Amino acid sequence: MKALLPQARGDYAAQSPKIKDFSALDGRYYDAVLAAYASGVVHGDPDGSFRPKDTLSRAEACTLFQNAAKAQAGQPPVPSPPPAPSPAPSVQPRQGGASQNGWLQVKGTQLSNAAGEPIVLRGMSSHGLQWYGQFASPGAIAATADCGANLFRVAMYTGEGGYLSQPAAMKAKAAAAVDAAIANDLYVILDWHILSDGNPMAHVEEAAAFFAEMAQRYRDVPNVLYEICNEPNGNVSWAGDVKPYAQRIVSVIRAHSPKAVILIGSPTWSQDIHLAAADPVAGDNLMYTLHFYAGTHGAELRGRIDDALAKGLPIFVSEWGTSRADGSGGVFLQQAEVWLDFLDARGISWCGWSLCDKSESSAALRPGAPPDGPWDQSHLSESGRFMFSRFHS
Ligand code: IDC
Repeated sequence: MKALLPQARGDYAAQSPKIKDFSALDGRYYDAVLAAYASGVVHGDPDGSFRPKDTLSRAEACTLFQNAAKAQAGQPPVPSPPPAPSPAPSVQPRQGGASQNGWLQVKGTQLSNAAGEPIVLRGMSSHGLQWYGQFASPGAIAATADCGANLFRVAMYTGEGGYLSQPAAMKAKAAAAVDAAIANDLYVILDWHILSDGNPMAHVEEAAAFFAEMAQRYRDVPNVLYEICNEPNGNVSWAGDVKPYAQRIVSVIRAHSPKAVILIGSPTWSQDIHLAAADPVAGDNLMYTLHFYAGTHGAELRGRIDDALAKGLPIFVSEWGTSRADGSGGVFLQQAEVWLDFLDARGISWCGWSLCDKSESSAALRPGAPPDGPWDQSHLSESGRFMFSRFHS
């Protein structure tokens, strides 16, 4: 603005309401940002955010310069770009996939396809994209689909070096993984993986901006399910934190995507479904996540599932492991079998933790397995062999 439009001025009253995150701006830049909006140099993101600390792509930077040059010459600015095109030009249809089943819907407590028939999704979760993103590559996702999965979960950690520390890079990785799942006809869970940041309210603004953008990007695609808070934990309550968070994010997603299935967590690492059952979030096509690890959790949590179903709460096991809850130990295949038989008997969908070659027992691949597949039995860990064998159960 100093170089090209030094005379431009904005008007606080007229411009600031257009900038959703105005309060995040450093005061030294108020005048320049208001002038940039007023002269059409900047439009902000589709949800109205300026994001002062985010990075720009080369294309975005070029548009700003073009707009400034046009404003200088008294010409109208370049119109704001259309939202990124929905991907998947060529989809390989698969048994149980989205091309066969279409938009999902929740009927009673049962996940169902567009025709209203019960459907069960089974597949793998990525590990943290910031650490094992190579196992969420198009090759890895295609290999998982080739092994019989009809679901993939993109676990985008918020803490621990994830989205909150590198939003642009993590968003790009997550979107690339979702696009790859769509190209493979899989249903795909886009997971806002809170963990060390136990209270979802701590970063509700970031979550709202992220889901607004993603729900717009995938608004025409039936494949995508949104998991809005992996595992609330620590000093959080259902009524005071998780439910208000869910209400906010559900309404953000619904503004763009009126019917996509939304998965909602609960306190105690998404085990307190009894609290949600007593006080559910209003809306359609909402399901509640229950996470278990076969070496740690058993009959008591299964009892909670039956109680919750009896109260009409739809349940989705978006993460489970054959290990202990710390991701190691075991593996506990007998207990895992009891669990999966229980889920099968109730038509409950699941996603296993995790598709990576880390040396921990919950990892589905052995250290050194090729990230892009294909995998045979020798590449799969004990846990991986078990999980993969149950995709069709
Ligand atoms: C674990 C990973 C492990 C990582 C740890 C902390 O397996 O490699 O060091 O997270 O980031 C969950 C979480 C999931 C955990 C998993 C196993 O959703 O992120 O992954 N787990 O501990 N909830 C219960 C267990």
